[in-house]
Amino acid sequence: MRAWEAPSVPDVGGTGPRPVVHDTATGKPVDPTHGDDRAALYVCGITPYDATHLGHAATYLAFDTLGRAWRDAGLDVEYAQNTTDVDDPLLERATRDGIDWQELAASQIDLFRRDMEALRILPPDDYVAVTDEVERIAEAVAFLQETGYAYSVPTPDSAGDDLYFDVNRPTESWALGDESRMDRETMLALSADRGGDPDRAGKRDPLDPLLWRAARAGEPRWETVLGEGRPGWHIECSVIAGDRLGLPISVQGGGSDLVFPHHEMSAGHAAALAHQPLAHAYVHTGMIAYQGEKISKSLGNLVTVRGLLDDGADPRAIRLALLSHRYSDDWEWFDAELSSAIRRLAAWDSWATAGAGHADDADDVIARIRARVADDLDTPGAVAAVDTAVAGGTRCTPELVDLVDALLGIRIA
Ligand code: 5CA
Ligand code: ZN
Repeated sequence: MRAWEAPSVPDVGGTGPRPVVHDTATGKPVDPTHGDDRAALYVCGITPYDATHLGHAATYLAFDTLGRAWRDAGLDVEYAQNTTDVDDPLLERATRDGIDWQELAASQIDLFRRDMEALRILPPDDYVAVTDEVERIAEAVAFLQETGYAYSVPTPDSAGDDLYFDVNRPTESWALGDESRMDRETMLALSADRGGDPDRAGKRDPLDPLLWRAARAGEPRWETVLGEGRPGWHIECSVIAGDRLGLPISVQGGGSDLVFPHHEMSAGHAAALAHQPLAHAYVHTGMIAYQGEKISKSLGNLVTVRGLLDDGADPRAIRLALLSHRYSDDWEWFDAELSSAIRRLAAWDSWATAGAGHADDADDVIARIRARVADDLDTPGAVAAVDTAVAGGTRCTPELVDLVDALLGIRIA
């Protein structure tokens, strides 16, 4: 599927350090490329049923920063992202609003593309709609069935059986809890909360996730090797990441609400399919709140990129406001975030136009920004380095402007 227009990224002299990121699975900072010259990134895409909110924007911006830091370190980056364009929440929203689910998905994907473009987020090389991959996913599930990792649960109200993943069948490269480092009680609670069905009768383990849903009356369906139905959630990301990037990938990314069950189970499926870990590192962004609650489509406390842009916000200021927080922190958006970013940007812009100060220090500032970004994407540290240069009389050289553009995605002038 078409992604979106790529922003220009200036070529900057020299190279930055290799980025180190925090891996949820080990709890440690790691170089997820294992020293390779190639970095493979998979980031979980949107479920397209409501406009891009600031939580989504912050998450994609964090991985955009990682992509920029890898490029700056001289690595080849391959990036794939899915869009979950068929799933229960999308279908429920379409039914609630009395619209066609495919039209809803198409319009929201379009809006997402425009928002990502406005924020100058690097597009994935491969932007993959789940509805285009159903046959491939079904083949993978059929393979899991043949190898004993998938089992059927009788489903009286449908033509065929639903298929579930057996979390207790051992694989060499994954065991339940490996990636999320959670205990069973926490996993049960989160599973119930985040799309799982621990109470479904007939499962071997309440935590076993759905791999394939047999067709029900009135639901979208595809005719596949498994009969008519549609895929479960976690398997889509394992199959798309493996097919498009090859396993193990460097980083599996997304918000911290995906640690369990989504990334845990995706890793389990990948291990059962390919006898490989899914990723060298699992990297998670914090949750952004607004009015005291995590921003979420279901809660309705949305601050959308589109809404801010329609109110006349400079997209660079939205970007700078988000970069001023650590990607891994949970934090709350206040309207003052934007006004403070606007002020900061105005100071940076007039610094760049003034051209005054000592040019000698510019190289130190460049090195400082590079070091901060490479250190687990410390963008607040990088922003502070620019602030210090602005306040301290460093001259804003063309190289510095390009470096800020290349790493932070903000063109100052
Ligand atoms: N389609 C699935 C992933 S396969 C999905 O989670 N879609 S989503 O639209 O719900 O979320 C898209 C991305 O935004 C995910 O990485 C999710 O973790 C992240 N996200 C959602 N809400 C927030 C929030 N409030 N703050 C930060 N990131 C968020
Ligand atoms: Zn995913």
